[in-house]
Amino acid sequence: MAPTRRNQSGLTRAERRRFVDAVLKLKRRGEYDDFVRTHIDHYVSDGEDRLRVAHMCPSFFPWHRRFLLEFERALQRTDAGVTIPYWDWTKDRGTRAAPWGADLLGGTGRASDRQVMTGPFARRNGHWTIRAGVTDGDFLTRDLGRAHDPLALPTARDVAEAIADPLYDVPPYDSTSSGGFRNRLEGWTPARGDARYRNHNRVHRWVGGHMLGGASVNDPVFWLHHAFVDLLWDRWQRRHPRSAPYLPAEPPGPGSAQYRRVVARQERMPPWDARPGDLLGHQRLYRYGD
Ligand code: CU1
Ligand code: CU1
Repeated sequence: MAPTRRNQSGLTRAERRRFVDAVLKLKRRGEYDDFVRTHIDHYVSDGEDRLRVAHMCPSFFPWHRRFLLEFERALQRTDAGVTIPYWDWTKDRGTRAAPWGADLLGGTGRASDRQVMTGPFARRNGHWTIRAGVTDGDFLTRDLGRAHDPLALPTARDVAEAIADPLYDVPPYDSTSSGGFRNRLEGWTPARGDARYRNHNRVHRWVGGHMLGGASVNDPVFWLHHAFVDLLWDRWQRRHPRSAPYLPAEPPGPGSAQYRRVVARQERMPPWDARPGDLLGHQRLYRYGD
């Protein structure tokens, strides 16, 4: 049977420890930082004149699905029984709630420099040094809920609005797409200030610190967040069984501003030999449980 990804709030103490231990093992071997670098390399925005496969584009969901699978397989090479837990941020909303305990991700950063001081990923506990995408220091930073200027996590209603959209994505297939499940859930809007970010993007803002940019993989909550985003993609598919599961079906032509900037259903998503069309279902690879 396919392995099951479970809600982090339901993990036993032993299951939390096994997940953390497997992550720390990849970090020690240098493999973890390769994942951070892959994400940085593919963090391309609308303003750049390059192919976008990970963000601000239709392949946001399949690219991250494959990225999580690669990471999960790496974890399973260290402990075959481990899967990536998911964090349902519509339910576990407090800055002290799960998953922020000292036996899973640790808590928020301290006020002076946002340095995470508790849990397995605190620099001072000796196992987690930032090596890829270092800015100010080599320690993990967070600012849960943005204490000086509070920001709320997205709600179940925000997610429901995204899932209600029957179209997978709409032109111009970037951060300015005014409809479509992909941009509604990825979470770009034309608004200013906090209203600019909703759903997936808003969670990155809420965690703060390393989660704000291309080096967000440095914070292991990245995986729990994206596992939930992956689960929400499932919910959209089940809700709209007659919708095209991926758009665009064909590459935008040479006359389009998106020519060679986004991938169509059967085009390759670097760095893998994988196409969005290969990743529209995961049920044979893993499942989601409670
Ligand atoms: Cu990403
Ligand atoms: Cu993300």
